[in-house]
Amino acid sequence: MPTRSRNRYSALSLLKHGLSHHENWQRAWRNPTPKQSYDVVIVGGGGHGLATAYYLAKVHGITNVAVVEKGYLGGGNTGRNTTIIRSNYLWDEAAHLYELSMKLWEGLTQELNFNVMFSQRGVMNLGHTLQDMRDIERRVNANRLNGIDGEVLSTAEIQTKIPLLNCSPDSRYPILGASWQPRGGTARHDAVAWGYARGADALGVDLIQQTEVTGIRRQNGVAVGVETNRGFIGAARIGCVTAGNSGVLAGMAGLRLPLESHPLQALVSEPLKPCLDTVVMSNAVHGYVSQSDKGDLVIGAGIDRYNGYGQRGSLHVVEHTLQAICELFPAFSRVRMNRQWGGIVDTCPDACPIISATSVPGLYFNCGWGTGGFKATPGSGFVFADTLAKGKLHSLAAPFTVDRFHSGALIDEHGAAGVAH
Ligand code: FAD
Ligand code: PYC
Repeated sequence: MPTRSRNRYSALSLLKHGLSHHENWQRAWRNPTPKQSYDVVIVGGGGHGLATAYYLAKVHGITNVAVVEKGYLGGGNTGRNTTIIRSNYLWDEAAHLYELSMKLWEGLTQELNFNVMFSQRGVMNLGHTLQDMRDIERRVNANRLNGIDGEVLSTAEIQTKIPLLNCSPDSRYPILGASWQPRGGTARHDAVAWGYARGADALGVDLIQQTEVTGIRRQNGVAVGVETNRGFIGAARIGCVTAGNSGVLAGMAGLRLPLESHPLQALVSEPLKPCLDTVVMSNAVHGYVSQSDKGDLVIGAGIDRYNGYGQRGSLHVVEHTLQAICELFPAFSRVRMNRQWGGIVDTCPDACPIISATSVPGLYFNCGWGTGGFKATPGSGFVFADTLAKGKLHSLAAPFTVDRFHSGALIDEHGAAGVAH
């Protein structure tokens, strides 16, 4: 069609659909009544739970699966995070897992036929002390040995990439350099949940919302299903993917996990014209910021120190965060903040997740991703689906079992965690 008539067609089509009050839209997924039992029940309809269900159906052909979610899909940390994606972790075990995820991110929009708005705009971790710089150099070298992209940038290179950043030697913590992962970036968090949900539903997975798991039923010590506020649902295998509530779920089966639950909060500003085309993180000054495609600055910092299950956070952390952002970007001191919210993150003592079978046969956990699990969503779902399908840990998941807290084989990723906790 010639351009002019195509434009006219688009304009007419826009007008027609604009006046149609959004009628006849198809549901993106069904709203099924729970069956009596499933081969696999996933507890938690966040990105990780939905990705697990999708890969169970897609890769393993296991479609008699339910995802049971107490609220709405993606309404937990998946829909509350600052969407930073990178794979620049120090130790081989973590680096391999996050890099699997990065590779899956790179094909995810095509895989799901749904635009997750993955944007490889690069992630910069600033160094403000000599020790920061030693750690950055060590981590970039380790990444490169693992085939993961990474560079060490000088202050001058940083200033060229980000003109608004305060690189003055007179600042409170002068910027001495940075690590830079060009393949890192951001994605639209809701779209990730929606894309996996839509894909899983199309393959036959039941997505059961507004249904809270209140107990794990065991017979002769074996998990046989979940109690919910809508009745019992039987399951041959149960995968708990309930970030922020994993300790509660474990307690339902008489288990204790080495987790602490903390609020972690974020803010967005009023929309601005494009002014920041990469992701900037600073552990020392302690803030991170990127600009969404809508123009808002998306900002966050550290966890609230106290434990809690309130999805809100506190003013003193907001003040500290904005102080850090204004120190890094003096021009942002004139920007107004629009919204603030919190999520609950389950943190592990070594800042790595738990992907594990438990002492209750049939019951598995995928949790403890702390402040950094959004970037892991595709990889986590992929290895957890494999684990649930085969009843045996995927090789990339094997180092992350709960046994490491007995054996001492911890994987200390506090340095790479990006958010102090
Ligand atoms: P969720 O999305 O929280 O899903 C778990 C689901 O389980 C929830 O929907 C919940 O309602 C459900 N559930 C809980 N209990 C029950 C029950 N009893 N019955 C049924 N359902 C139940 N990570 C990054 O990589 N990059 C970032 O930039 C980043 N920023 C963050 C900023 C903030 C403010 C927060 C809070 C987190 C951030 N994270 C980040 C961490 C990231 O959001 C999480 O690690 C990740 O989203 C966890 O995904 P999930 O699917 O496991 O959890
Ligand atoms: O893990 O990269 C991260 C992160 C950034 C903000 C919160 N977590």
